[in-house]
Amino acid sequence: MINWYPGHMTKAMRMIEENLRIADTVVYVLDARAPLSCINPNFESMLGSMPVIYAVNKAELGDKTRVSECIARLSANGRRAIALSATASKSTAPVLNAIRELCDEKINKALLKGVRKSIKCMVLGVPNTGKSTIINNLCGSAKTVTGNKAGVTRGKQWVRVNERLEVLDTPGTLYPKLSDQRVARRLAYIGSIKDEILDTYELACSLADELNELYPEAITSRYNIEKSTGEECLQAVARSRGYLLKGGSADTERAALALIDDLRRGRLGAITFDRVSEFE
Ligand SMILES: Nc1nc2c(ncn2[C@@H]2O[C@H](COP(=O)(O)OP(=O)(O)OP(=O)(O)O)[C@@H](O)[C@H]2O)c(=O)[nH]1
Ligand SMILES: [Mg+2]
Repeated sequence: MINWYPGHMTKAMRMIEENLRIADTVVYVLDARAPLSCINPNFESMLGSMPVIYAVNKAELGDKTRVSECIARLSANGRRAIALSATASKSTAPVLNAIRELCDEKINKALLKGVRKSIKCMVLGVPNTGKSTIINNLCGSAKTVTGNKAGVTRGKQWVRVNERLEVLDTPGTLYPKLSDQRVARRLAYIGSIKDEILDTYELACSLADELNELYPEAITSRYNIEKSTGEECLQAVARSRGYLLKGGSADTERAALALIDDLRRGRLGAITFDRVSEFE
């Protein structure tokens, strides 16, 4: 069972709930390789009628067709969904435009009362999806700390983007019980669950099986091996890479790490695990 809900997330959920009362809008950051798995059911009741912009980030690592299907699904009920790659400079301009559009009415109402309102936008999402990177991109400078692992941001941080917009960076949050283990595995593949609590070998076996089903060529062409299932696949990856233990047996632990790392770096091609039909 994969489950990760440390104390700082309980605290963060409380902070998010409190600050939603003063927020005008929310940028909800999802990972393009598993956008629907990144939706936290706990947020839905908390968000209510809040204007929401889904930022489907790391789009260059995702499968364009699948990402478009997820975007169409997420764009229901007045919510916006935008694919982006926040590590590319100025790529958050469409997010800024969406914030302006969704808050236009509020800004104008305030203007009628003679107030130049500053919009407050909360950025939230599961760990490691690029929340802090998006904020830095919006600002054009590194105002928040980012890092390639789950749980980098630990507290709240208000950041002023310009005189009309303030954004709140929040720690990545999951939910107390990841009851759907398929979702939990996908979050683990993309680095949204702390690696130290995962069984890398088990995870890589599942990853190999899932990839072989969804993208049959991803592993075979990367490692130049025949298609095979879980454990056998890791054996083949190890042999193909020359990862051998003393005595010549395959170092499948090392192969497991390599497979997960290759997926995360996009070396297995453009991949999106989630299918809209699985989330009906
Ligand atoms: N390939 C790629 N990497 C990205 C993109 N956006 C962010 N990253 C990387 O993803 C990692 C996590 O980014 P952060 O901004 O720290 O993510 P976060 O959501 O704030 O993470 P927590 O604070 O841990 O919840 C960093 O290594 C970023 O450089 C993107 O569009 N493409
Ligand atoms: Mg962060």
